[in-house]
Amino acid sequence: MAGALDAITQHKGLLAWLTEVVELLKPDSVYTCDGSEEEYKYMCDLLVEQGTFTPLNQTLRPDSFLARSHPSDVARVEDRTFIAVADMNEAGPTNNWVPARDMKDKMLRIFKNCMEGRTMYVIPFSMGPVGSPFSKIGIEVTDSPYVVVNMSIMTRVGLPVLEALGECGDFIPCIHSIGAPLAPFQADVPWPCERDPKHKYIVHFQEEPSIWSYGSGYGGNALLGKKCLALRVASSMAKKEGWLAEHMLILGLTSPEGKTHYIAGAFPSACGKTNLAMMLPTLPGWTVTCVGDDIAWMRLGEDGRLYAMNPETGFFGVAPGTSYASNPNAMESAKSNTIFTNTGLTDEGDVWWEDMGVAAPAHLIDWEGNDWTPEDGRKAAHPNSRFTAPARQCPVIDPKWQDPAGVPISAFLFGGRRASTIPLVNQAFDWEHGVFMGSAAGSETTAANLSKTGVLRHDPFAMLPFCGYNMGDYFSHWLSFAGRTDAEKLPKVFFVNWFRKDDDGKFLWPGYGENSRVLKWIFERVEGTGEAVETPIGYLPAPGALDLSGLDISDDAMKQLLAVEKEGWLNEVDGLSKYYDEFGDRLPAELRKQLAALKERLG
Ligand code: O2Y
Ligand code: MN
Repeated sequence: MAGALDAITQHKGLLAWLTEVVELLKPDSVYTCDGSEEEYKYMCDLLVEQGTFTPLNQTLRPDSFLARSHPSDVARVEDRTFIAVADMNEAGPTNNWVPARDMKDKMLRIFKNCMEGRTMYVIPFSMGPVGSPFSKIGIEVTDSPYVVVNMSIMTRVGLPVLEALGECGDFIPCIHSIGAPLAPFQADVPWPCERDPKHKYIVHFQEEPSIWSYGSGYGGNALLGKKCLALRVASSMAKKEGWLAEHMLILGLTSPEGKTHYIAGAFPSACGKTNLAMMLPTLPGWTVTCVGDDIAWMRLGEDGRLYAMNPETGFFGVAPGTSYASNPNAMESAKSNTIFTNTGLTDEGDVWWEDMGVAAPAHLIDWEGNDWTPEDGRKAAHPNSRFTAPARQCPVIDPKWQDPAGVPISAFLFGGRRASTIPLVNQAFDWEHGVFMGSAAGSETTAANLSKTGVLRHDPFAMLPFCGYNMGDYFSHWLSFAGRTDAEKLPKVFFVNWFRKDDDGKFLWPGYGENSRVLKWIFERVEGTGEAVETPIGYLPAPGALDLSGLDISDDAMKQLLAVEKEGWLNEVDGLSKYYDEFGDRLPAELRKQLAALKERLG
């Protein structure tokens, strides 16, 4: 097993940074992760010993564990997430801006001695295949062994990364602390963290770049390779370097004839991205393979097409609602070697959550560690409870999911949760119109987002919480791709809405595997065979063009799903116009032009 870093790397910059970090954080000891299987097992044993992990029944859920977080530490904290740059206009109106210099001073004060009494783990990790020129290396230091094991599933960790870094390679410094130093002889708790929400900080110093995260041990706040590096920092690097770092799933869609097109899709949180990424099509002969369920890094290839790779190696999926009916491939992915966080624990030693497709047991231990029975009326699992599962365990993982060159993207999907107005599927006229569609994306809030339900939250490109720079400049960056390759080589762009409701509030479209019918039409549009009608909002499926064979859906429902309602769309135009005002002169003129053209077409 690894240990002292200077025995395994000659990288002077890394050694110097670690010396500084140790001086600041004052851990009792330092451990460098080698990424081996033995190390993973050792860390899991340690977490069991410390009371953070409960081992699950080895027969029912082999080599898997349950962690319960502190109730104050259950989700990403957007209001405590900051973009630290010198000029507030570089962060833009959608981010929490802080002046970089002041924030660095503050971080140096807050992090001082914060690892006393604890071990500091050094995690060398690669986002993307180790050694690929398109991958990025991060070094996360953390005082949380829970973070170490989750990072081991979600990213490529260890000695091969240090080897790829060599003696002078670039890395992104990532400093994470749970913010709970231990005094001598002080007893530890199963989930140490900073309990005061106002003392949590997730800070991105974009000009360096570096990431400093304090006070939370949960998910996107603490696994710094994911939302912090692969989206916020990477989006900013991508803008400078001419590529795209996006909050997108990547799937392969193969026709009965054996032809594959890859599709990347951006959907806000709570819109079923993981379900779509590995869906089981109901249409006979069609298959979906999964390249990734959350993040896509894309760049133009030498042939002028856009190639996408998934920088991650695992799924950090939301548990409630995941079942053999909604997502059999996620259930299979999480059958073993999986870390569950904040689900219920059955008396047999397995996990349980709401809408798992398994009857609620008569008794279990809930996510807060209390006895629970169905009669209690409380949730057994936290609504944001998660499974961390290796992507390699997904039965439909795409054969090219680790290809350093990525996969060529034929189509982009944008979407959101919209009860009215937005049709089931709608194709953009061209690239610029597609970028306009992406900028117009949004979702109505659900009970699961813990805010007022049914309110539209604009979420351009599903990047609202993740775009690490001025969103106006981000729109310009997307538009710039039209000038960098031939128009016909760029992916076709579609907007989808699986969540349209009728007047009684019932979903009009069955969703899940039936979404393959929409994907088939998209595939055919890419191939140039799918029939469409031109409407003011884009191309919609021509009558009969959507394959509805064997589906029990009324003509009236289909009519509503594919309607273009002038009044609703004029409201959209108004709402978007106001939203665009927020971006001031950083909004590209092209988007105002697209908005005016839409209004004109609506008549
Ligand atoms: O609450 C968290 O820390 C997880 S949020 C998350 C996890 C996996 C994939 N996507 C998301 C998201 O919020 O988009
Ligand atoms: Mn996500």
